[in-house]
Amino acid sequence: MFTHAITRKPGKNFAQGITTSDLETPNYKLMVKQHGAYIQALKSLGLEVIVLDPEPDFPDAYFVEDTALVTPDVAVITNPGAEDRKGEEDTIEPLLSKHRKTICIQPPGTLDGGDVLMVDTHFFIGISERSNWEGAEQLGRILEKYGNSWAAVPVNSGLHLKSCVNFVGDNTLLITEDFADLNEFKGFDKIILNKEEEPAANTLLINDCLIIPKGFPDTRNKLETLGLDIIELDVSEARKMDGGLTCMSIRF
Ligand code: CIR
Repeated sequence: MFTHAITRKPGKNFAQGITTSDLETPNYKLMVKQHGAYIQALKSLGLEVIVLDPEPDFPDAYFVEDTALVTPDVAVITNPGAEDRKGEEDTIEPLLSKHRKTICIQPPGTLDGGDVLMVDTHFFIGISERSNWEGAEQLGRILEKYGNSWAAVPVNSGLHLKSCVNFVGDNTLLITEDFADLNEFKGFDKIILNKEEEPAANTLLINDCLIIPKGFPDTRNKLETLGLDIIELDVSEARKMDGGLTCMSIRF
């Protein structure tokens, strides 16, 4: 059960963040509006939401998820894989240390929170352009210490593991075709995304509610069969910066 979320407002320079998207340049006013709606949605689910100010030196810093992973036992502060994002974690550690013991991933290990998918006490850790083996093993050792299990998953498409796979409750994964047959995900029920709706993979389960991105009707229909409450949010501007729903908060 999540009770808290950390978020950060996007700064005026957010469009200078890293992106591979060929969508048009994002709009600041619309981004602020969509981010505000995101915070409201988290609050409506009863979470205490911490809203940090933008970090002018880090245009991607509102994608706070990448800076930490919080389990019921520990907060792991990451070493973000993108050179331009290293340092975003510095302001997150003191905040989380009020709630959990904190442990930091050490170089040469790199890890982005977007590559860590928590399913109860089992964790999938994506090996991607951002998160390397060393980072995954460091995290894995920390998780094991607290009685959790983990598996590494190669991320050969998409930016992060959670750009492609998310847990939607009831032993079910929302997953892109490319990942659906991986051994690591055997034993789960799967909702496989249509090719045209793959960005909807980045769906966020908060307690008994699914927050889903707007504009993916086939995925919505499939998710409705799970019987959870659904909140649909427009994240068009974050998507232009390769981000989505999970990226904009740290839940615990
Ligand atoms: C980046 O490339 O790092 C950002 N523009 C997007 C990060 C998205 N974060 C996430 O999926 N957890």
